[in-house]
Amino acid sequence: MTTVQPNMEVTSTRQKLLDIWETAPGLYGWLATVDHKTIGIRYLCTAFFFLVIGGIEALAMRVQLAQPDLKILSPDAYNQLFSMHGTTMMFLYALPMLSGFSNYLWPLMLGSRDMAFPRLNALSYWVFLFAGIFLYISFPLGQAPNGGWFAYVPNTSLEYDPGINMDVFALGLVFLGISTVVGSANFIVTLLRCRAPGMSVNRLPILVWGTLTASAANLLAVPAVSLACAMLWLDRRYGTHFFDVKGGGQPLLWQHLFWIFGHPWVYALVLPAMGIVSDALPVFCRRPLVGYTLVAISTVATMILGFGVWVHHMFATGLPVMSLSFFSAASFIIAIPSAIAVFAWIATIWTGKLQFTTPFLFFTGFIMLFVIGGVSGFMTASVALDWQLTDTYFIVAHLHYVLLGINVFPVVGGLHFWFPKMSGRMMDERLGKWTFWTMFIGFNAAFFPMHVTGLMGMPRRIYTYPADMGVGWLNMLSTLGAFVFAVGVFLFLINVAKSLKSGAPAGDNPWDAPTLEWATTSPPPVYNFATIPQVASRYPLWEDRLKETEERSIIGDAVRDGMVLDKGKETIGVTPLDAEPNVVLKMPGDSILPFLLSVGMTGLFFGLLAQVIWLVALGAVCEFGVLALWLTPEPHAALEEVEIHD
Ligand code: HEM
Ligand SMILES: [Cu+2]
Repeated sequence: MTTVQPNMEVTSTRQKLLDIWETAPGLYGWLATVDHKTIGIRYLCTAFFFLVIGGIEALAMRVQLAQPDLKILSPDAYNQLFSMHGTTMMFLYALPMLSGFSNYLWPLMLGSRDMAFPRLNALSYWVFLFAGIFLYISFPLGQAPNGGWFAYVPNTSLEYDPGINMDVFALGLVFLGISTVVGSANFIVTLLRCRAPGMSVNRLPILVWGTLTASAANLLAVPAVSLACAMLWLDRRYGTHFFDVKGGGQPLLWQHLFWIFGHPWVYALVLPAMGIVSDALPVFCRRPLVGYTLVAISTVATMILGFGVWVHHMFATGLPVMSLSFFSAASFIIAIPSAIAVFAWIATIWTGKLQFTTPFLFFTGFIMLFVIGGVSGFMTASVALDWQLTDTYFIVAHLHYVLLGINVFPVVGGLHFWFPKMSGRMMDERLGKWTFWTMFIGFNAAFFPMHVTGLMGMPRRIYTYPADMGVGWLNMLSTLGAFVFAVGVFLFLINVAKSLKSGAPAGDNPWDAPTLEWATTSPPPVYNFATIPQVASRYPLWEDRLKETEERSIIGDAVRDGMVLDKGKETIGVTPLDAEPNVVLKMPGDSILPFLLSVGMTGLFFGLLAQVIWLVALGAVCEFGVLALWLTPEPHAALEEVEIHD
């Protein structure tokens, strides 16, 4: 052969990359895949499934609360429902949902071919799935966790809660914590090493900042709750006295350990979601985000401050006044970085050319809810007010404005926004707008009245209330609102199903967005980019329009100029700050081991729960076996680094 046509060269390079990266067909491939896009979509679907389950539990509670003195649910069933609802939403929906976005998007946004540790990535998904199933296993038996999502002792000690309910909770959270920690470590290393050349830290999308910050926090926070849960389980089953006053233990220790974890966790549930808004909202304002650097810094600052405010959940526990004042002040200060982000979004909208698409509606709706939730949070940061409001429906209103407002609305907006990239098809705009308005009106009707019922003195976590409290009609309004919200979620699912089947083809970049994930096809090929992109600015696809620099990013199938890396499963490794390429990273192939490791772990935890020694032993042996195989070096795989010579 003498000369090769350029386009033929591109086609054959693509074919070669496909052969290297493609997952095997059939069940084995399905269980063994380590592709971050598949794992990301699995995370999104599983987390959404848990949102629906948690939502159904919420509707059951709302039916019980619709009128005074109803007897539809027993007090015991109500306890299990609100505990499972809180636990599901906090642990099985909110964070995994955001992990799903980041898993899918990070390598595409960063211009890489996968996460740093693809097998760990698969492991974190499987462990999440099995831990979720574990947490639900006792639900059909009427033995589900029943001590609230923060499981305060001594309520949850064996003495007052003798079933297996709280053992499921304690072991389930330790189990799930493994997934969170593994996933967080993976995000951090991915950020440090797996980016396109030129993707320096000042060019990262804000979603990346959000997930990075949340991951770092999780690494520090999750061990506190895993430890607390292990201690609770030991207290319950082996008679230790960590939290037992009679044995010299300290119930308040639980609250400290839980909230040292819990408050940062709440920020981990919102910072990546705020990142979604910071990245996607400007696309519909046709301009870059105002104040990128300030928003990035405030993301990190929120988290650092977030570690210093846990005692605001314990104002009513009789701590010394000095410490109350400190934590109260810190809780006021933490509002500052959030306010900066809000100003940045408002300024972006103010100075932009607006396009009123469905994602835009979700993001602006979110800003309104964020402000309301922020104000009610600011109110409870004051010790005097908190003493009045704690354990009332005012707190239920606040926490839902924060969690649903800052998590669910950006998430659903983000799903509308990236659906075309993931599926290759557009979602229906008309149905999308209906979805938004139904959810928005339903949400406010459900939760705004709770501020009032709370101020009127309705306590939280009660299964019913007397008619003479005068909160009956407000509760009815909340219940109706909750059902309207549920209809909105249902409309969203219909839209997804319909659009998957017959949505208009999306093309590479249907919203004309600026970041790298829109440079490749929709859906992207397994290897993401045939040529590793070279990034010259924060908005690679808007460079010609913004004209900020002379330099241009190099993206596309410029096979001869760029790095193709088709000698094996490879991607480029860069220096942490400036993203100078310095190594070729050899990526591991698909493997069933992560799945097997999670299966062994599941056996181990069930053994612990049922206190069946042989099952524990079997699980442990299985774990060691799989780990030994996992750690056996393969000749051409693992993260063997090869120096670049150019
Ligand atoms: C349609 C949507 C929702 C409705 C109608 C709803 C309703 C409720 C109700 C009735 C309670 C029990 C209040 C009590 O008795 O004290 C509750 C508690 C709670 N909800 Fe929701 N909720 C919804 C969505 C969410 C979401 C999306 C999250 C988190 C991301 C969430 C997090 C929580 C938490 C943490 C609790 C406290 C549980 C506890 O006291 O241990 N909820 N919700
Ligand atoms: Cu807090």
